[in-house]
Amino acid sequence: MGKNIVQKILDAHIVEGEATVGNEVGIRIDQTLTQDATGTMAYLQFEALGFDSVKTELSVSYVDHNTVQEGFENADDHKYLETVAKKFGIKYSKAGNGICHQVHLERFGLPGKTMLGSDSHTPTGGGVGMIAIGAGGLDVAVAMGGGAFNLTYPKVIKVNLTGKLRPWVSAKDIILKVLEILSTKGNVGCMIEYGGEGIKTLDVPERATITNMGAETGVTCSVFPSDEKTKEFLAAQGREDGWIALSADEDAEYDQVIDIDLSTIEPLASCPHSPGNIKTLKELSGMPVDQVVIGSCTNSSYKDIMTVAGALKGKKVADSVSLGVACGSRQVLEMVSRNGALADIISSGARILESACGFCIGNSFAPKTEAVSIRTSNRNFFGRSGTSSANVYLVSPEAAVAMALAGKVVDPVEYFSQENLPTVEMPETFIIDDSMVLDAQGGDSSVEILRGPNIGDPPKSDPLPDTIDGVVTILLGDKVTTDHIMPAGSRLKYRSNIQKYAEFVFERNDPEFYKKALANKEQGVHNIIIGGESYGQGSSREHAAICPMYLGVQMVIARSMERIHKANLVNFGILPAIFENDADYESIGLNDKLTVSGTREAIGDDKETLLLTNETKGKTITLKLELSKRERDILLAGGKINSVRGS
Ligand code: MIC
Ligand code: SF4
Repeated sequence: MGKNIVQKILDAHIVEGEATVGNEVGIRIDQTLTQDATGTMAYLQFEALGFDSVKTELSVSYVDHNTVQEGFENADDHKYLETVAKKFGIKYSKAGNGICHQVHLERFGLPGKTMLGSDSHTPTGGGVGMIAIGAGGLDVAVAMGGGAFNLTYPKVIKVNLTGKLRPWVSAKDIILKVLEILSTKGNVGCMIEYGGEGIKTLDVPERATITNMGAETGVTCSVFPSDEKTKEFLAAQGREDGWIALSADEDAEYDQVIDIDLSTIEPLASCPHSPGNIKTLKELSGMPVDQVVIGSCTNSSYKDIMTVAGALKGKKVADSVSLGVACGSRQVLEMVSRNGALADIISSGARILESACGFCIGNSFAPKTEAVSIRTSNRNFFGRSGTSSANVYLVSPEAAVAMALAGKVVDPVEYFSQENLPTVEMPETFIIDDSMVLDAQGGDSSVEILRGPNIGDPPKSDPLPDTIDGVVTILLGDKVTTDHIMPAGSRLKYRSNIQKYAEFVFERNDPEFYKKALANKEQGVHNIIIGGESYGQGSSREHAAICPMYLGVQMVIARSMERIHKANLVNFGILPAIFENDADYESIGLNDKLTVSGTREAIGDDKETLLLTNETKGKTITLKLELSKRERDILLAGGKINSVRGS
């Protein structure tokens, strides 16, 4: 039987385990990326693990998230990252060079390679034919040190694209369509592979928009073939040498096939407060708009920004709208500056934002109270914009610019139908200037690592206790994201200071959580979190495990759990468990006293279930342990640092 692309790349990288769907395998990682908000912790852990240099083909450390620099903390983190990179042989992309995923696609991504990144949108690299996976910083630290990355050998979903998009419908609408079909839950353990004649109509940055936001479905990653379009893109970036052809065999098999005729796709939007809450723009049309923001790692490529500039040329943004535009990289910004398109954007009344995450992570450009904010980014979780009462809609750049001009929700196909605006072609060559990527070339052991006063030691976790004697400190519903667990935005500057950052755990769900959890910890009572379906959706931030661990959370019980967050819980010694009988979720109340005995034996003996006694309700229920042998060993050791150090 022939192989699909996912199998071809994975099988060439397997170093442990058997390539059978559902089985845990270890793969060799060729490239890593980190960003500053997760990177400081990742490198502190890299140091704690005692590695002396990186063993990958390429590792890049980006600064793109915390660039607001209100106070000294961010800049201190940047200096720490710069000196670590110099010492250990990591490339360092300075603040201002752009968003990690956009820059990596432009300058470093290569077909057929594996990449692990400490950011959930690492799958952007799938646009150029990589298996690119998001993970917690500790997993990336281990991969940088030459260790394997463990994952479930995936089911592969083929998305078969036919036809061609209509003008003013774009790649973002394709991934929103995929999200409408697959939703944001139930896809753990799968990868998406794109194919069909329709892919020939999509350039690499458009493919990358699709693989980027594939993260919102919960799949491990998404990948496109490497074809003539890939070759053209790499050639335009001066990197044609790295091109290889990559396609599925004729007789390759898939676990599921989804057919999408591109010509039938309507302009779509993710409505508040989930990327999977999809409606057509026609359904929403007429709603007044307060803010429009174009950018983020999903939609800030040269083509995106040129399309926006073309639509704005000679026109003015509606009086009621505040429009922000952020190019994804310095390359894009420089190109649109030199060709004059930036001037068209400026003269329309747009505000030019830094080439960074900025508004998307909620550390700037927060909308007004109860605003309707239209964004081209990939997440509209409750409160993420920085304004809890705002309603954020995620759309394509084409739709966003139409709404900035109209001042209300419009369908861009109808709005621009009377205009004959030029279509944007990919440039034959991009402006190439890597001078903001400092190249450590093998590292230098004499470099002194600089640590500002806000940078603490990575916290330690304890071996799993045999009896968990705890209380339900928080009771949550479905689709709780890591943005709920560990808010970012204005709190981001504490990423390197766990003690301080822990004060904000669940602050939007229960502002008292921190105090309650700490008080329980001080009395020797374990904190237990109860979650609904798809617990831990969203980002890769391992702080959503580290800070709860610091507050004495010993166990999370949910109806189902997302991949990266579950791995992070295990890495920091928190036991993840699933209700065997879904209805038992309803039987648990806030503050219930729960006891689980014999955890070490159950985990060590490979048992698939555990009994939990709800002392308050006088009821015993069964929990499932969906854990591999490796994860069990990590939990018994009290987390991955202990487990790697001990081995
Ligand atoms: C995000 O988009 O949520 C982030 C911020 O990029 C996170 C990483 C982080 O929290 O630092 C992610 O996607 O993993
Ligand atoms: Fe940055 Fe937003 Fe992309 Fe996360 S999703 S990497 S915050 S631009």
